[in-house]
Amino acid sequence: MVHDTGPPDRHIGGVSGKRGGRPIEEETPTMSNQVLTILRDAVDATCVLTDPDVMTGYVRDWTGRFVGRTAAVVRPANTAQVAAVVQACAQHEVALVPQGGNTGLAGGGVPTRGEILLSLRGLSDILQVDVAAGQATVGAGVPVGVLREAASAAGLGYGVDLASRDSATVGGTVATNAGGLRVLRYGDTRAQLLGVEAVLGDGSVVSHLAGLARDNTGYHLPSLLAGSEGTLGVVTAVRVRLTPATRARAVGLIGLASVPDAVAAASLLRNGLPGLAAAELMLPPGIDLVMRACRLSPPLRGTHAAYLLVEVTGDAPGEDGAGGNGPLDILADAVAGLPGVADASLADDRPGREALWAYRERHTESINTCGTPVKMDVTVTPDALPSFVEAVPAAVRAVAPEASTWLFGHVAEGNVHVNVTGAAGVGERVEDTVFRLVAERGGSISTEHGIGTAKRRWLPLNRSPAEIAAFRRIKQALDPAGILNPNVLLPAL
Ligand code: 2HG
Ligand code: ZN
Repeated sequence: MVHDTGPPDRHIGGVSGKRGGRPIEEETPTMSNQVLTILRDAVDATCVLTDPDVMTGYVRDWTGRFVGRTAAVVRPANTAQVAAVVQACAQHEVALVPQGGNTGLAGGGVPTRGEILLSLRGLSDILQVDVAAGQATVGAGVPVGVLREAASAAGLGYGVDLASRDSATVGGTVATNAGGLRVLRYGDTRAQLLGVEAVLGDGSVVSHLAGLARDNTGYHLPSLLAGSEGTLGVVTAVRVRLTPATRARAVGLIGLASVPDAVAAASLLRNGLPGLAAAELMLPPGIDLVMRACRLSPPLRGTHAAYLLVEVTGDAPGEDGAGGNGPLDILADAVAGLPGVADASLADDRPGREALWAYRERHTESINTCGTPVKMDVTVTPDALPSFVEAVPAAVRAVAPEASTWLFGHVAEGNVHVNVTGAAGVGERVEDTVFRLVAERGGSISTEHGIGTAKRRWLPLNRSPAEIAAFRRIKQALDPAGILNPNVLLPAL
């Protein structure tokens, strides 16, 4: 038995060399000390943090819904140290939870069962920005925003962007296969990956960072590790593709007569505008909340049944392409041809664009002001999306009459963020209700944030017994001691 298998919020277990060791409730201070000795032997002792005040920031997620405990936070400074920690943990069957910027929203980076917390933030070097190849190699602990700045300094871009860019690490976004705001244009994190370096569950290091754009020499480990949520390996470095520089961009916030109009408008824009980079749906309660929480004035005249935030990139006005029109003109023409548009505000200067994006990007922090949210990120097909958006609030009210439901998301992919506040004590009933609505429509219960600890019991709604059995065999092969994030993704046996 791996030493983490007590109920949530239990402290780290002991050390035993044999499988099927004692349950965690038999933990003693001596056993915790043994674990600390093993970790200090594996890395520089200064990398093993045990001060409760320091550890607080690592054992609690950003929303406050997932709160764990650990005997130690280990912060290795390089891949060799990560390998030493994993190897020692494997040898002594001590479970660990890898963590990047601790911005995860599904509880996958929190030691809910007293696992050792392995923080990758110390692997924070930009190792190479290779302009000739249009690629970069970075340590797993580099924040996404720092990678984006490094790319931009070299006249290039990085396709993944998200509101938590300053904290979320590249390694964490690989582990969750984060999507973010521009999946429509550039794909998810998996689509950026040309190589990874990772430590597998036995402490061995696999590294394939040459970045060859074509390479069919066997299994594509980057694809497997992306979205594996730290259950198969600890990502220590990645090789990613960079994107061409964006010369000009325009953003529009559009008020529409109905959710079906907004969904239809997003499809029309996606199919008609090659430069469309983002299409985000928002609803009146969310816009009102953001205005109150962030003290913003109304973005448009009046209130509208649905709001669409769109971004278009392209050549600067007067440059070749699009007959010399810049993205602002292109967007204005396109918006004029959409059905159901009641009002719109467009901007192509940076402050104007950022002001419009704020109504969308600040949803998450604004929702947190209403209490600890139950967060779901689901996807349904575009034709099912309007009925889903309509059905969710009533379905939530049926199990949590006092709760508030907040819906927004990446509409071009059918990805809806369902946030529910005021559902203390009935969070799992809310999740069950919403996930069943999703499954009835053939959708995915986890689109962006991962399965984590939060959704593992519902994985069978989306994955067949044969698929889950295959997942378990892969896990067993890459993590034979079962020490890597053992309480996330796969349903408990
Ligand atoms: C976003 O799209 C993030 O802003 C967070 O995925 C969504 O807060 C959420 O539920
Ligand atoms: Zn999102």
